[in-house]
Amino acid sequence: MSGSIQIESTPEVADALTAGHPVVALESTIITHGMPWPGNRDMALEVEAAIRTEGAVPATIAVIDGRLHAGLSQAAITELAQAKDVMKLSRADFAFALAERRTGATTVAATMMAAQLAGISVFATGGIGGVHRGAEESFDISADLDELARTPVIVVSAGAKAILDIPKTLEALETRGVPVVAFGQDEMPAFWSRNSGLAAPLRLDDPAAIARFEHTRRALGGHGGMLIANPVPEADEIEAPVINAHIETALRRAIDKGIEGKAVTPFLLGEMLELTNGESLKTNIALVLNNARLAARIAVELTQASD
Ligand code: PSU
Ligand code: MN
Repeated sequence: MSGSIQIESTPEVADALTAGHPVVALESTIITHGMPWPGNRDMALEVEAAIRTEGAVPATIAVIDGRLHAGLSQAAITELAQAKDVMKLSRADFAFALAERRTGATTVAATMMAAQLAGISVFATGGIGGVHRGAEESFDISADLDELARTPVIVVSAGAKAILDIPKTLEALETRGVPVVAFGQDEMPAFWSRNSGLAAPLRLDDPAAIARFEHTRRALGGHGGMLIANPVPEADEIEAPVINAHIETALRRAIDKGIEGKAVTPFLLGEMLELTNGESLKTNIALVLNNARLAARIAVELTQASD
């Protein structure tokens, strides 16, 4: 078979894309590999609702039985959130899942690819993958970073997950020419906490400024993606010293158990959930919601500015 990939959309998403209304893509790995049932389903539905409240349309991306979906019904989200043996898809295996008629959740990298195919330019998630601690030994660097370099989609996150090596992740993004913009503060946020102790490369304070920056990047050509680093709301943050102690424990457990490759991020997130007695999940949900709202506001500004 050759030709283009058929995308299945809900009527809501199809209508918005046709009309040029703001649409925000959402990943599904966070649902299947990032959070336990039923909190994962609740998160996914709440995030979609938050995007609608801001005047945009949510499009959750997933591969179901070999079909690429941009926009899932509530029933489909509920089913995916409980499904077993779902693949975790990145650039390397996205086409594999389509060709082999598998069911797979899209990571940041694969969601960016799907968003570009569907014509969606803004995407909200929790935290991107990045350079893992100890990457000088393991070579474990997320394909999310190369995708940000090549695929023109704005990714709104709460920074890189604090389980990663944030300074190395920032270096890798700079090398790849990816703008990293902290929203409303000078410091790079660190997922569960607002502060990482590192200066963000760039700072913007409102969605309209982000839209202006994006239009200028497009005009310049060959622009790739950009990362918006949106700090978790103060009321929901787990402060850095508290979270860092748990991260150390989770990382030691991963090494002791020989966890490698694609399993590392889901394992660490699961351990964090246990170590924080569920607090990490509450914070994770709060920051995804916060990112979804900002992504929607950026999507609204982008469509207005290009009219
Ligand atoms: N952020 C979360 N939970 C997650 C992820 C991000 O809050 O589960 C997922 C994203 O899909 C991201 C992936 O793309 O983890 C990174 O995995 P890896 O480190 O294996 O590239
Ligand atoms: Mn990895």
